[in-house]
Amino acid sequence: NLFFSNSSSNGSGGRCSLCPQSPEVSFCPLSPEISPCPQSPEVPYIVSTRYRTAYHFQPPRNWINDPCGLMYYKGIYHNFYQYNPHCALWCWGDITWGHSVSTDLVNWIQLEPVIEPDNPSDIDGCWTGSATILSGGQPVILYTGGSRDKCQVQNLVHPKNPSDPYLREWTKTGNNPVIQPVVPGLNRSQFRDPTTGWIGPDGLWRIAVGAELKSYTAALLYKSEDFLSWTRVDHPLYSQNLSNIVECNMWECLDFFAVLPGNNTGLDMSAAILRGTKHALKMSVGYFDKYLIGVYDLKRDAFVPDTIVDDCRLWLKIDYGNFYASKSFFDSKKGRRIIWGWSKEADCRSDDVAKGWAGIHTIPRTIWLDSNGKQLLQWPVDEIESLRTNEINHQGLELNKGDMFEINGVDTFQADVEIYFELTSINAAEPFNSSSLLDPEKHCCEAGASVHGGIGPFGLVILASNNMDEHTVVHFRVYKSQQKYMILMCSDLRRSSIRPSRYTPAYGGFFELDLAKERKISLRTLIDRSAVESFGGGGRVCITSRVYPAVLADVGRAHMYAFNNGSATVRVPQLSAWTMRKAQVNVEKGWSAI
Ligand code: DQQ
Repeated sequence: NLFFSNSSSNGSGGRCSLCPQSPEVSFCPLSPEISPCPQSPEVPYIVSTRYRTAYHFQPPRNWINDPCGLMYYKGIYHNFYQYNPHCALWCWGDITWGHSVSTDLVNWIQLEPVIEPDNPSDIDGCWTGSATILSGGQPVILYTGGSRDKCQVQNLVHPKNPSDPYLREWTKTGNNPVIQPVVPGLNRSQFRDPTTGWIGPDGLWRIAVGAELKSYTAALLYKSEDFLSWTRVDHPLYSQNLSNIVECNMWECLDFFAVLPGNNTGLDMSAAILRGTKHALKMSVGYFDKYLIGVYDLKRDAFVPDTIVDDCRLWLKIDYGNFYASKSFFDSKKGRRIIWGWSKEADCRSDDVAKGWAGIHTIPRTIWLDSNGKQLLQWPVDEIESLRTNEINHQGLELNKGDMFEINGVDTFQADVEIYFELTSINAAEPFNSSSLLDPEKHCCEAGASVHGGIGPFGLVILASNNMDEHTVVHFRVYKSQQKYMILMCSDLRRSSIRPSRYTPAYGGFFELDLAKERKISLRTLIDRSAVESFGGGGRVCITSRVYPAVLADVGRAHMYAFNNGSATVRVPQLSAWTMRKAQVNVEKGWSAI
């Protein structure tokens, strides 16, 4: 009762007007234009060490953003990342490549940064790039360097000692920059983030680089025999005319990879293309990572999307929440493709400076293509389950309209929760209005957890205070469109913190489900203090959120509930939850341990 009576977001106003459409909120700009880093930060009135995550990837201190290269090499996983070794802010010119290693993708040891800005081709920062393992097994890295005149170029480094499985030291090649922004019409300050290389049928290496040309946003294609001297192919891998498309600008952090419909085995991009293979082109644009599914036409050396949608707002997203600049890699150890992204803080910069760190990487996820060939699916790597402890289980629950079932027995700040919701009837589904696809966030604001529906909202209330002043809700609603059912998944942060100056939107995304065949909708949520990652419908919609509840910092205790607020009863055939133990993530001075 508390939950519903206190939740005022009823679509007719309430807190919806406070739900900004983009994270660029005026009180807390996360703009990169701050230089130099402040020496004596103004200490904000609230900062708590309890917001630091226990099992997500982050360095001991300071700023991180994009994952730059995940790689499995000689028995070791490597994560390279955008890192500011000096402070907890993104500062133009300070950005280096941080480096951590792991044997299980859960526990990490931080090594020393591998690429630092120290020459004309990267003096304004060593920005995002990718690692590639060459045919002889030797790794190389291509990265974007910012040069003084705001010009972006691509540089190459290779390991000093390839027999060192930790790849501790890297050397910049004397030929840098290996790629210059010399394309006609190219904006020299919008030319970055080279992909991992792949070999084409002619035996030559290829990479794509994001670029903004006069009226185009493009994945420019380059070819090379030796990874050192590169020639631009006269057509891009894929491009779009910016004047024809709505809500799109330069594609950052491109990723191009092969996937097999309905098969979660990963594919090595340089291996021969199997029959039935599809390709995914991922771009980071605006505030989201979006993707297109299509085929790689080898004759034309071009990506051809299965469907052309001019309005970028309708493109599918890797994650519908706080998740950007993701990068995938083929894990040759387990034959899977893994992706992970950067989740930035949603607090104020002054808080970040005071707490001394900002940014995390999401839990690595296995990624593959749904059997319908249209949508990517993601699931946290199995290794993360090694942190599960104190399992609790419930079977055969029934949630009627207005019911809340409290989930006790696990640490509600560090948990892994898996619930199956079974629909007792699908007749009560409300009609689907396709215009909500343009703005699911707005729809989540208007149709919050307190707004009764036909089927749903039902889901999970987490990080809830005793009187429900604070709570975060992850929930579903079911709609009927002509022949199919559309499921809306929301991660509603509007009441996640009683503190001001946090970015607290209601994130949302839709997925299709054949409810005539399968009546169950699954929800898995990983809670890790200020990070909440949710996977709906078996990984069809993923939403990462950052939350800063006072219950975590001040009270140290919160509640968690499964709930239903739709007219149709929802069964819960299986609910499992675990406390998640703390992982050893980049414990200070890790490099002395190896
Ligand atoms: N971050 C990097 C850029 C990239 C952007 C700079 C995306 O290379 O385009 O830190 O977050």
